[in-house]
Amino acid sequence: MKNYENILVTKNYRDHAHIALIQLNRPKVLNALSTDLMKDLVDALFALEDDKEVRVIILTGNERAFAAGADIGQMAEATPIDQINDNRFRTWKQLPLITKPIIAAVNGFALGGGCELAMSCDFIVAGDKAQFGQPEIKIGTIPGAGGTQRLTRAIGKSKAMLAVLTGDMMDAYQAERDGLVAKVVPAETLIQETFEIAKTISNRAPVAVRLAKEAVNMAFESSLKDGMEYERRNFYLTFASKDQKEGMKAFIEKREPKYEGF
Ligand code: CO8
Repeated sequence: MKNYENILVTKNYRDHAHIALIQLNRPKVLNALSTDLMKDLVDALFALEDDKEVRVIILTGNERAFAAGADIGQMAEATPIDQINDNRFRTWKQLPLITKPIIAAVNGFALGGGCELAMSCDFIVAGDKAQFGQPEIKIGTIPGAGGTQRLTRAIGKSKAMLAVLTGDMMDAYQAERDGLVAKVVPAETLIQETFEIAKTISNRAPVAVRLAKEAVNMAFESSLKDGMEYERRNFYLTFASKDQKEGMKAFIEKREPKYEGF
């Protein structure tokens, strides 16, 4: 794995061959998401996507911040044409192409683009001191990487509207109650607990995990009828995998399954 300027990547995290950890690493600016950071992140994600050993990716920041948003310094004087030419959304658009589960482990601030990045992951585990929000309105702009769309789908129109129009933050428990966060854990054990969840997922049949992820995501892209049809087809497809045979055989034989990923 190559070295990056703005992120740290650990493969074989805690000696677990199937788990990789990416840490956003611009602590002086609370991990503000510069264009270069996003390029590093997407490059690393695709390298892990191509790595046959890796099954689950954890994305995290540090105790103070997951990420406090897009880099305001980089944007403050930008014109719309600068924004277009910078083409920063090219990186964001590539995030949904990762087929492996990405878990956001959030301590501290997840604001603006930081909240949007966390929401671009498959689910969020939050430390109990985490703070989420879309504060763009406070600096005269609006969310640009999914804050009005993903947050609305996650917590509903009324609560999303409140968050986006006031720019106020919500704490981890509020975020969990509203459905933005899957689980809140003590801040000190965030990585350990996320690692345990990642281990569980990495022990499941990888093809089924991929098809399940695709099917859940389809719920956001389709009508219920089309989504149900998509799910059913992915369900049929699992029966083409050896791992499905192994999983059901192991259940009948009352032993742990051994999945190989095909
Ligand atoms: N960009 C650049 N620098 C930042 C950012 C940021 N988003 N957030 C914090 N910093 C810097 C501060 O300037 C400060 O630097 P310095 O020490 O040199 O003065 C350092 O990080 C520490 O920050 P604070 O001193 O402000 O720390 P506090 O604990 O007092 O406050 C806050 C923490 C509340 C998080 C505060 O820093 C803050 O409000 N930050 C800005 C949050 C924000 O408005 N985010 C939204 C940005 S816009 C956005 O995300 C649009 C997304 C569009 C799509 C994405 C396209 C790429």
